[in-house]
Amino acid sequence: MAQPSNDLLLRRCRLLHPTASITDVDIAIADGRIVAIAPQLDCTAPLELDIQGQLVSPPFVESHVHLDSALTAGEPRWNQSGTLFEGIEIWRDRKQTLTLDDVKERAIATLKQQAMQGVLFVRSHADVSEKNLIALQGLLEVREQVKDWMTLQVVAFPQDGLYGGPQNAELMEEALKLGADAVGGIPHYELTREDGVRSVHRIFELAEKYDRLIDVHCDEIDDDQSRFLEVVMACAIRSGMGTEVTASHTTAFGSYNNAYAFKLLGLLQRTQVNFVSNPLINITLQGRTDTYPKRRGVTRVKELWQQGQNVSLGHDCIQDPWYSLGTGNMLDVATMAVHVCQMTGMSEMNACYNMVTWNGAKTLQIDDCYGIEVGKPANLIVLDAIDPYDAIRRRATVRYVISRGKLIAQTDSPTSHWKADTSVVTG
Ligand code: 17E
Ligand code: FE2
Repeated sequence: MAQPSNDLLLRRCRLLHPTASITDVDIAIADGRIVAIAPQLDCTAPLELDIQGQLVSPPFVESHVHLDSALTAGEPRWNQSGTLFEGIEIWRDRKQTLTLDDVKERAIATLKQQAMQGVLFVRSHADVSEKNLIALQGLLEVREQVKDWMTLQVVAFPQDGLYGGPQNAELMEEALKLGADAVGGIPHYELTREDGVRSVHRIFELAEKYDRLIDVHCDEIDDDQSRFLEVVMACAIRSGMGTEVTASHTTAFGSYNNAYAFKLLGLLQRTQVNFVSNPLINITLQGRTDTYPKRRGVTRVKELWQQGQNVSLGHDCIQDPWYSLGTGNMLDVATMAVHVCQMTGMSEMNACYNMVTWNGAKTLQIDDCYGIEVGKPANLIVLDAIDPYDAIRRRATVRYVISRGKLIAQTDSPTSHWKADTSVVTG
């Protein structure tokens, strides 16, 4: 049988592997898949790109973002206190005016911006504590609309609490019937601690009933008494759901006393719950009630990583009531993690790169189709960098984005030209 002809050939790639080792190869792509990887491929293709020894990496994975609120910063007003709670109040007002087109237009504009910066897998939360489920329906339509170039997962997220309003628990179930990929929650924002515990139990019941993943906003507060992570962990151990469960934010973990934190770290080894930290926004949202010393408000990323827990990093917000900055660039997120989590050792910086790539794929449970290997879907990016350290340090430009075997975006690296008269120093 004749070999299928290649569609795309990448020459002179520096191919990055999950261990941060690198090989010099050519990569051939046909019918949307990777068909050959070797030091020098003896074949041709209608489109050949000379990668010139730049870094070829699997795409970035955005494991935590809120696309329903993206690009609404300042609407209807600015967050003056900078707190999570004021953000929730502003969003409560903004969501009264949501329409399907409004949600879809902002979500697609954001996804394009992310894709152009090398993100091809996104998990987004959709607020389902809103009586018409417009945010959720909008994002489900977008999931379908973008599927040829972007994988989008949608989490049904009860922003105002699963028991914070009389209809919210029902709306959550409706969202799962409509096709949300994961059940979300916000136990630390329920009216009482008991409601928080009850909400976590309900989340696990629903996930089992509808066969969905779980991703809970968990303990996103500086309160050292906010202890819902242990409830999530216990439910994960008892249900055996482990890898299908994600605890997002868990910023209170940074405030727990060490005796409790060490106990918790030990117990966590019994399950494989995923963690998502959002260092860009949590460094700004948390610590707002502190004077000095002021807490960082970020979970124990380094310690969780050191003991082999899966940790990925998210942007969380792109210009919304909680965080008015952000472009969707995952290297910004990794850079902030390096700083805030003090992960400045070389293996630690490599780990931060993995947290926006391979670890994110694990959180999303898509690791079987993720990675640059023969037979896998041809999703990859080319960075103007020589290795992950260089990429993080310089926030390297993503030169090419290849999704499902197609070149979908290209960016030229900025170039600077020295214009001063240098004869004095060089002469
Ligand atoms: N909602 C929430 O509860 N926490 C956040 N960090 C964001 C929305 C962005
Ligand atoms: Fe979030």
